[in-house]
Amino acid sequence: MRFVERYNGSGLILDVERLIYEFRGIQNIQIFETKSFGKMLVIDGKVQFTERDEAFYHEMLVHPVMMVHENPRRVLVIGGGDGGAVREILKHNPSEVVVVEIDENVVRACRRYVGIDRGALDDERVGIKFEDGFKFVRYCNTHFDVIIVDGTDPNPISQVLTSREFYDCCARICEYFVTQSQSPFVQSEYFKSIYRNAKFKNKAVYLGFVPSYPHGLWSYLIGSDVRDIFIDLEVLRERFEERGIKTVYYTPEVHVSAFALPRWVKDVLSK
Ligand code: AG3
Repeated sequence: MRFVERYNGSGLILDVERLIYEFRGIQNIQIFETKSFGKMLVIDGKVQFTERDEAFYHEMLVHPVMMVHENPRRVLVIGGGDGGAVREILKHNPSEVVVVEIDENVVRACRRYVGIDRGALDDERVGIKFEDGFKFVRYCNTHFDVIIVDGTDPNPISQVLTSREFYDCCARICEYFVTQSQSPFVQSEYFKSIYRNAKFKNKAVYLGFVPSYPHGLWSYLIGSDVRDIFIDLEVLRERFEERGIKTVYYTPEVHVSAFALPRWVKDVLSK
């Protein structure tokens, strides 16, 4: 059997052994066993992760923002019901992680059939709320050191998570913010609009490699109204050492170099 995800006139092909699970609720959730990428979560036809490369994505989503904060205690995750981001966040030893996931079925399916959270979702410091992320931040009156948005491609359910109003609400309640910001190559419109709408005083885009996502080059946006986004390599090295973090992709050197954008990516943002 063959799984295909199409982008605009191109796409990804993965050989699959079998469909392990499928549930049609507010989103269509599928879990496959692939031939060479391990288990794979697909939502509405789009690859969310494969076991083989999910760490590339989750590490680059989580560690840059957690590392620029000198002591991240309270962290909010919007989306991310598979628990991959939470697993990485716990490596920084926070005191509390709140996960706001709109689709309970994602958590249930990933816990039961995959387990990339490796127990993180059951950690006593982690609380999961099944509700709309935008409503949560709009009415939230507590403060978070870091907010991490791990959403799907913009669709009728998730597109508020790329709106100006959403980013403004987040800016109000956190020190540092990060969101995945799509493929600069095949989804340049989404990428651009995320960059435009995120009106943080300080903001920057960085890149990473995720082979199972559209053409492999993925982007992230980090922002803050109150703090610096760029931290010296020496400081990052010290923190990384102190926190004793083990990773397969992220290093302090990768962190610094990820912010070096090819000229065409800068051109996409400025046009
Ligand atoms: N969220 C971002 C996945 C986007 C992939 N897009 C696509 N395949 N067209 C991933 C959630 C994993 N925690």
